[in-house]
Amino acid sequence: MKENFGLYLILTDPVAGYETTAKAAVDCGLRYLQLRMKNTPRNEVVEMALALRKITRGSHTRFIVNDDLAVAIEADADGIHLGQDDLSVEEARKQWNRPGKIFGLSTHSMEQARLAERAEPDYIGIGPVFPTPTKTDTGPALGTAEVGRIALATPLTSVAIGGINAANLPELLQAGADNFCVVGAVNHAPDPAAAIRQLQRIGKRQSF
Ligand code: TZP
Ligand code: MG
Repeated sequence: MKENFGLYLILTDPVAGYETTAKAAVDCGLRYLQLRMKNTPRNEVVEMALALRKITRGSHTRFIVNDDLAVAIEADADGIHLGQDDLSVEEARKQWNRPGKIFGLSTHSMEQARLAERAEPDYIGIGPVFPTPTKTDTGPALGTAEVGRIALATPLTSVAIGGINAANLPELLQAGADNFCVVGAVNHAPDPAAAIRQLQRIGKRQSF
């Protein structure tokens, strides 16, 4: 069954601070919150993961850790998000064999989305939709039409990502995207709750 939850938020260097932004995500009822701290000493990532676990525990918000399965396990996160070059979904499921844990996988083309079906992740990311300064090692921007085509073709729950903001979100949803993920549009906002609510309003108006 494809899930429709709208906004998926990744936390990376939020200007309002990690904990304030995480609380805003929980207060706004977001379904997914991911911690993505690159190039950070492991102990700091674990410390933050534990803090975010506390904030999200018992809420509607599922807490996902990017890349590092050991951190996800140590923090008792709800899931892990893996890239094409990370541990495979199959291997991660073997190493973290706990009921209900969520395994997400990034994809960057129709072919990768099709191949992902075999690994049965709980959701796939599709992107980048637009060029983005947030992730420098991405492939070319896919554009809204291609992302919509992949989202409509895959039987998996999907989340579009890359350069999405309030201005271009309507076009993306119109093209067929199910759910959408942002970093900059919320992390760069001094009032993250307001930024989240704006994206939620647009998401509801366009697609649900
Ligand atoms: N994967 C593909 S694009 C991207 C990731 C993690 C970064 C998205 O960040 P932003 O700021 O929403 O463009
Ligand atoms: Mg990764």
